[in-house]
Amino acid sequence: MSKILLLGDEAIAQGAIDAGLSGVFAYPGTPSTEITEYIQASKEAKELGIKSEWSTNEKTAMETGIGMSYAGKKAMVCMKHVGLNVAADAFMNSAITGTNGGLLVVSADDPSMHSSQNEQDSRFYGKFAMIPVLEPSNQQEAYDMTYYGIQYSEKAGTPVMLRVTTRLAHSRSGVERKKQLPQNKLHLPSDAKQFILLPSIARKQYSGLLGKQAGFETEGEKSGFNQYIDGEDKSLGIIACGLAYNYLIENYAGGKVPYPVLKIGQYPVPSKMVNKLYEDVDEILVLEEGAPIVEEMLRGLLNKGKKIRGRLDDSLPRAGELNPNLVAKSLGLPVEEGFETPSVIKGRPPVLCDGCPHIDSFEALNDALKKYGKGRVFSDIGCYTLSALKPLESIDTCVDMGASITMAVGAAESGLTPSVAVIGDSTFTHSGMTGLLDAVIKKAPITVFILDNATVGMTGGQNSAALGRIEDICKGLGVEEEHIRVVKPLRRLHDENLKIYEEEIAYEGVSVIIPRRECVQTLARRMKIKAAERRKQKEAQAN
Ligand SMILES: Cc1ncc(C[n+]2csc(CCOP(=O)(O)OP(=O)(O)O)c2C)c(N)n1
Ligand code: SF4
Repeated sequence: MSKILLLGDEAIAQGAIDAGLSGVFAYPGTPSTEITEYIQASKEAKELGIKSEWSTNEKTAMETGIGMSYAGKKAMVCMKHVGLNVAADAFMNSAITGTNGGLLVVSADDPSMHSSQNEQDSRFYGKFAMIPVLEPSNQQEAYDMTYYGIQYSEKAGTPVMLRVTTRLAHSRSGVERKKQLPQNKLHLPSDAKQFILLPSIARKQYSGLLGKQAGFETEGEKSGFNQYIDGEDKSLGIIACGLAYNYLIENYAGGKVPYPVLKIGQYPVPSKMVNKLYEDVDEILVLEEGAPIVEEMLRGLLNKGKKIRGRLDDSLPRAGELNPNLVAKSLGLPVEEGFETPSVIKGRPPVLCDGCPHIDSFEALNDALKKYGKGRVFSDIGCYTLSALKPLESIDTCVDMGASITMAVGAAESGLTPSVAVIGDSTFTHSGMTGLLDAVIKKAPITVFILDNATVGMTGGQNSAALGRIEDICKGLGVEEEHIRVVKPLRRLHDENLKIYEEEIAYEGVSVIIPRRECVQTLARRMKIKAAERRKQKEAQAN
């Protein structure tokens, strides 16, 4: 088959389609979003009837994937690394239930925190759950590992994790496709009790998972994703995990490394191969994107063996992304610095778009809170978090998705009144709703601003599960109807809106204000599509 040019994320999506996927379940988050978007836009996926609607959050996505696997079909669940924290309860337990149809969990990590609140390494979760983890070094492997991982999950009866990082997810390369496999027919698990995690059954299932561990390691040696590549110079041995292998070979002409290299693409760590390398060389350098997981394993607690170099001894920086130059430095090779950035090019901090509805919402909020003083606005994660920066400087916290309302409740319970929560429409349905129920039960004197721009703006304008449902949800959770106020955030309505803000902030109970105006980016996109459709219609009428 001929090669197609794909982003790492797209290669995963195509690999899943070709492996006989029946559904992808995901919540958007950089750098994972494009996996699901590719399947949503794929004509082939549509014809195959592959389900690909966004889920409300990562936990619901994970559970839907487990449900599809239970029904015997092949499923993929995708999220960014912090999304795995949200899905963790279901994810950890899916390792105990095991699978019926293949279940691949894709977690996309963001070392250097380009668009994230931390740089946690999902491989920890894979190890924690004791399931196989795959980590590609390039786009072709992203495709191959997805194709393999879905089938392996089904064969081994356990979920498999695919871990990628930002550079690989968001860069392109030629990818060769494999033969398309059929989807599974609906079939229930042969063990009718497998998915009932009552303690007596869970203990049996857990012991089954423990029993599979040695097999997982042997499979990693057979699959070809772990390779021992010999080299003549035994003064050093290199362990290169995932994308770091690519950075390593970029430093040598024709990719020929003079030292023995253990390329790791599948976990658990292949201990026999690691032992062989340790025996063969004088010292070991470990290259891994993210946390020094393998390096720590090699060092152990006593660290009395041969020298192990990596992120823990300053051969490489402890935090942030790797790149070919950092790898070159760790090997004592010359570094190609490139050109210096000319002084006319200034750094541009991210800002809200011109005309963004959030700007008007925050200008009125700043005015409404003037008399109370600073330090009482608990925000969430979305475009509106940019209001932390100049010129608005409106918010005081941003911790995790959903934390705004519950943090405001905690602060109000400590006596910080009024406390205000600011949350986007998508984040509200993702994980704000339960916090609002807490606020109602505790009768917390807080005002919650649900900024409804009718989309998931931050991640590129996906459909928001909250669309058309916010007032009903708030009412259903027990917020008094007269304290649910909808406003249109526009400069010309500033004074009118300010009055409503002031009234509700002064109210000593739970109130909700919904500033509602569409994101200008999605509005522009919608108008463009509409105009193109109108043009098409006119042309058809003219013919
Ligand atoms: C647990 C988790 N999942 C996903 C993300 C990625 N993410 C950041 S903000 C956001 C949603 C933003 O949408 P919304 O709340 O509607 O605000 P908007 O950006 O539209 O203003 C998402 C999906 C994240 N940071 N954390
Ligand atoms: S993408 Fe939309 S919500 Fe985000 S800053 Fe721009 S206009 Fe505002």
